Amino acid sequence: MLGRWPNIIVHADMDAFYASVEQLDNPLLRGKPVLVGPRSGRGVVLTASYEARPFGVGSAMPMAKALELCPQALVVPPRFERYSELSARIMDVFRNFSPRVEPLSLDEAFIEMSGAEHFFGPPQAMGQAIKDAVYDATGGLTASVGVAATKYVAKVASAYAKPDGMTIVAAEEAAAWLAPMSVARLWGAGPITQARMKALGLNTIADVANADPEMLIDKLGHAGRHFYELAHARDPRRVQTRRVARSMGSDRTLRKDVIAKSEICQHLRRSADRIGRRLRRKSFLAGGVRVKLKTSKFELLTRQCTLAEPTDTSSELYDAAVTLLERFDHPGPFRLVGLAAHSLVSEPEPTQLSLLDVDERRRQLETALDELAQKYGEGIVRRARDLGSATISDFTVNLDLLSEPESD
Ligand code: TTP
Ligand code: MG
Repeated sequence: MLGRWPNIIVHADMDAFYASVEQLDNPLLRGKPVLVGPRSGRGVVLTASYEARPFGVGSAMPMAKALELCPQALVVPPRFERYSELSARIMDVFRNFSPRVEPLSLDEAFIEMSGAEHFFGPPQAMGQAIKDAVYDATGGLTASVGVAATKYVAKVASAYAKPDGMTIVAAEEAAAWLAPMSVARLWGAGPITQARMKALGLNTIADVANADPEMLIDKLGHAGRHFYELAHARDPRRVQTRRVARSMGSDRTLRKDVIAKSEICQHLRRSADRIGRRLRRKSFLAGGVRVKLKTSKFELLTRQCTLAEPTDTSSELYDAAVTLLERFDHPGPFRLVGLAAHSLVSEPEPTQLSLLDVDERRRQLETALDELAQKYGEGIVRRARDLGSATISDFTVNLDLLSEPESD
């Protein structure tokens, strides 16, 4: 191991999390290609087991397409409660290693291990001990870990040797280690930023590190400075212990059942407005959106998706919800319409820099609306097209801090 470590940060991320849980619980699925997602063929794959990935299938791919590529795959519907239960167990394991644990989603977290050499030995031994403890506590799930002196490098490192991997990157070798990687590995560089970088001839992290920082700022906005720093493996952010909300939802039980898509959309629109407002107030971004419909026969149907980039704008939540609505194959009528933002992450991270370039104007507008609503009450600002709706009888907004997410 080189030199002294200024900080030791571990990033741990479970391998094919939902699929691995299914394989853990059902031995018949072990060693086989497994897709977790809706059986109907409509909707998308939530994740694929590593046995399925060589066929080119993965998260967010339409299920029908995944089954074309890998027809022998076994499709398993998701069991969110079970994933949530194991997630809690995994986070507890991390907390046995350090009081400073920052969960990023159900299956990944940063663990601050600076100063813990005394208890756990050098970084390599720490990483291995964490992997072993997760494996033991879950009865056989594997995590991949990255150990580095910064959050950013630790995160890239955990993905580097998946599955069941461990990558240790000392501070003094971090910049050289990142150098040949694609700019897609820069944290916060979404598809739009990546395309801009490519247009500037910036293909690798080394290209960004060697670029003129003023030019980067000029072409990419404030984010340019951030990318320049990351490309030099500089990232001052500390691991932050905070409670992470898993989901934020808004369900509406309706006074009369609805069938028409336009009416359902009106309810989704209002829920999206409320949830967006709550997200912005709490400084969270939603990584995904879930729509819930309860039929007049009390059958509960849900569809969910992961967003290309986390958001806190109501309009993006709404757009995702409308897209999800297409995936329900039930004609109705429905007595409840629910919308939830899931996979919440705390906002201050510069993870979501594309917000700076794409969404700033929309956010400004929505933040202004928030202020009006706060001053004059929530009913004050309504979209004109929603004014006719009179079907709501009960309306709840809930913020499930570390509670169970709604299940199917
Ligand atoms: P990830 O950690 O991104 O993926 P993974 O654990 O399945 O696989 P990897 O080994 O590459 O880490 O996400 C964790 C879980 O979150 C995943 O098992 C399913 C869920 N998820 C979705 O529901 N939709 C998505 O688009 C993604 C990416 C994940
Ligand atoms: Mg994972």
